[in-house]
Amino acid sequence: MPTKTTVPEDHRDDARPQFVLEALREHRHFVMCAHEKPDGDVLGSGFALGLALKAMGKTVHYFLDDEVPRNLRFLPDADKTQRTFEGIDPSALYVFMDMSDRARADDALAAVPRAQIINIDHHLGNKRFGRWNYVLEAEAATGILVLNLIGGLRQTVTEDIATCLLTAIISDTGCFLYSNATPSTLRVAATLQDLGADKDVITEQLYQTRSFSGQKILGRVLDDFVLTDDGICYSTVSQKLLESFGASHEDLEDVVGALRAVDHCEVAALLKESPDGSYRLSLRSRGRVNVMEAARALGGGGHFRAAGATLAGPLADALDRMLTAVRAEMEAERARG
Ligand SMILES: [Mn+2]
Repeated sequence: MPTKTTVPEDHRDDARPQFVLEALREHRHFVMCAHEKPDGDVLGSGFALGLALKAMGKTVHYFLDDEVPRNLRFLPDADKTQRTFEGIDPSALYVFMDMSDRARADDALAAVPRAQIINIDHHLGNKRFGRWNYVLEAEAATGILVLNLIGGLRQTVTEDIATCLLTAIISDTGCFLYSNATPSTLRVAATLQDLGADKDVITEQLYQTRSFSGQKILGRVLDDFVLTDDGICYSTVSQKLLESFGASHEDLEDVVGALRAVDHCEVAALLKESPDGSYRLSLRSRGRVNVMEAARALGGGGHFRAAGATLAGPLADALDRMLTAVRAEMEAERARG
């Protein structure tokens, strides 16, 4: 057992997991928390850590003010999420996963005091909003940090845990397609498969199963997209279109990826109208242009190759602001040579 050290109230040494490990060992009650529009990384990470903590005799709740997306309902413990704070001990620690900023968490979590927050994340520019922070920006998925923690806790990676963590990795690497899938990421994935994670079930659910409305909307987006001379490929999805197919934002996963695949596209942009008339912008880069900076200029954030922001309407203004921000980043990239 490592020797006990006192956790400083505001420690910033967050690349090492030791303080988070102490908090996980010493506390009894935990709540796993997800960001809005939960994905395979945040849910897989939460269920994996939850399963390990329960094996240590701890109490674990999964707070999710949302439904588990259809394609992630195969995950162990996916049926145990709750939308209320019922049964949660007042002393519980809240584990915020996979978010650079606590504002990305469900609004219902806004009242959780910093003193009760553990922040585990791999996004660039993480705000270190927890009392305990464990942030590794170079890792492909939060799930890899969770695997480190489970190892640090000397807990067994069961088949269920391995499935959750491989889901996290497969989700955040686009099935190993993106450049964040390094040799080390692939080795971790192979180890998880050795430990019993069912790769075929995961890839079938995440990449080979699309909703009827999602496919219909993809068709419409591909029919309507614009490719500018400077390589910006964009399209929009209106509320009317979403409603006509009975589609939700969940059905739009990967649509922006289809735009990015267009030849000569440097940056892909998809604007999805929200019920309040604002637009949710998703940006994807082919690898030269830093779309995180473009998203930041628009009040959002993300990663170098994948980022997003929320833009006020009307559509023409939102498109204008998007094009300006992306072009500024293209200019900055050219200036860097
Ligand atoms: Mn992630």
